[in-house]
Amino acid sequence: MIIKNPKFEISCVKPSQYPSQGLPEIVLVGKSNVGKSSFVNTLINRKKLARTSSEPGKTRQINFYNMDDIFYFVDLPGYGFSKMSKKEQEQVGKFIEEYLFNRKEIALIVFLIDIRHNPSENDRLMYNYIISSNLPCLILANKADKIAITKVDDSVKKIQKELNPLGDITTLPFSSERKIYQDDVWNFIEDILKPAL
Ligand SMILES: Nc1nc2c(ncn2[C@@H]2O[C@H](COP(=O)(O)OP(=O)(O)OP(=O)(O)O)[C@@H](O)[C@H]2O)c(=O)[nH]1
Ligand SMILES: [Mg+2]
Repeated sequence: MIIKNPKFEISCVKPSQYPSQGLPEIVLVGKSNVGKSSFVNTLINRKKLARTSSEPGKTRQINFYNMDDIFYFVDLPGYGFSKMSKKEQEQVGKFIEEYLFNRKEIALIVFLIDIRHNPSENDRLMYNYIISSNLPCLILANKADKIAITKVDDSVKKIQKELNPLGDITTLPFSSERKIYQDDVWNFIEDILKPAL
């Protein structure tokens, strides 16, 4: 899919601010610094539409990116960012939950984890929540460029085995540096969006 005119639409902290067009939403979930905002930029081939940083904790609100009025990418703040004050972490946790629990437009959760590490306790909590919500989910083993290309398949399998031993949730490698993984992700997204296309 080629997105001709991707646009930042709005940053939100409460439901009354969410867009009301009813477009399907593909939401990025994962710990701080795992590469959620970079993922949006990479798929649409823009360097700076979504703001990224080498410091964790860059995204602090729920950001909606309008993809040609077909769907939104929804970029969430990451969890596990200890530099935020406790109060801020609680507030951010609350508005993320409010979005994930209640938003009917969610068509897919893209759950990012770092290909180099075993899922953390927080990753497991979030993954279990996603599964219990019955929303469609795609697990992405991100930063695949950080390991040898010959090790990618095994690492993806290991992550899948850890999180999803039944193997019923698709797990794909991804990298904002290596373009070779992008087609599979777009194909998955297009399948999800088919009814809306
Ligand atoms: N090598 C490599 N670096 C990446 C990749 N994806 C993201 N990064 C880097 O990781 C850092 C964090 O990326 P972001 O996209 O800001 O991460 P985020 O998940 O949005 O972080 P928060 O907004 O804090 O939740 C940046 O320095 C990115 O350049 C990747 O696939 N490979
Ligand atoms: Mg971000």
